[in-house]
Amino acid sequence: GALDEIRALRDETERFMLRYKFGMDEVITKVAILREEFNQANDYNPIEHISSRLKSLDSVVSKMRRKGVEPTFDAIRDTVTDIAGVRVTCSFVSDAYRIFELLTAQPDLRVLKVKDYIKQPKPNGYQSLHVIVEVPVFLSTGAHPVAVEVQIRTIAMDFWASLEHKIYYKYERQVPQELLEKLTDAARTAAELDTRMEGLHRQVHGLPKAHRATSLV
Ligand code: 0O2
Repeated sequence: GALDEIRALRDETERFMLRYKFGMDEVITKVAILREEFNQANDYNPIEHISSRLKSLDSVVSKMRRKGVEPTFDAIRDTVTDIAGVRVTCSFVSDAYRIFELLTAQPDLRVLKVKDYIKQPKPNGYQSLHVIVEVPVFLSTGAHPVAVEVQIRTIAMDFWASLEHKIYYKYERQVPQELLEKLTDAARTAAELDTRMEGLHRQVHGLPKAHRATSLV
C-alpha cells in the first residue's frame, strides 16, 4: 500500500545519500593522510583544517528547482555534483595548489571538473580552488563511483567566504549593492593579505618569491 511505497522511497533516499557520505569519507581520509604525512616529515604543515558537509535533501531539491530540472535520483546524480563537500583550508595559496596536485594525481580519483576561482575570482571577489572528483566506494554490490566536491582555499579566502555566505543568506540572495561593493573590496584585501603572508613565509624559509597571476576585479 501507500505506506510501503513511502518506506521504499525513504530507504532509497537513505541509500542514495549514504553513498555520498561514503565518498566524502574516502576523500577526507585521503586529505587527512597527506596532512599526517606532512606533520611527520616536515616542520610545517600546508593544511590548516579539513571540514566536510553533506548537502541536505531539501537544498539538493531546491538547487534542482533553480536549475529547472525535475528532481529524480538519476537527475540529481547527473546535475548536483556538490552533495558531498570537503573543504581543505590551507595556510598559503601555493599550498592550495600543492594539495590540489597531490590529490588529483591519485590514480583512483577521476577529475570531473576544475574551477579555479583563485586564478579567476568570481565577480563578487570569491576565491577558492574547486575540483569535483569521482571516487570509488566499495559496497557489497561492488564499486560505485561517487562525485565529491573539494574546495581548497586559504584561511583568508575561507574567512571571506564564510561571512559572504552568511550575508548572502541573510538577504535571501538579494544583497544591497553597497554591501556587495564592500564585500568585493574586502576580498581584495584578503587576497593582498595572502600575498603578503606568503611573502613573509617564503622569506623566513629562504624560498624564492611566488609568482601569482591573480586578476582580482
Ligand atoms: P552551499 O550552501 O555552500 O552548499 P554549477 O552549476 O555546479 O556549475 P555551482 O554549484 O554554483 O555551479 O558551482 P560552484 O560555483 O563551484 O559553487 C559551488 C559551491 O562553492 C557553493 O555551493 C558554495 O559552497 C561555494 N561558492 C561558490 N560561489 C560562492 C560565493 O560567491 N560565495 C561563497 N561564500 N561561496 C561560494 P552552494 O550549493 O552554492 O552553496
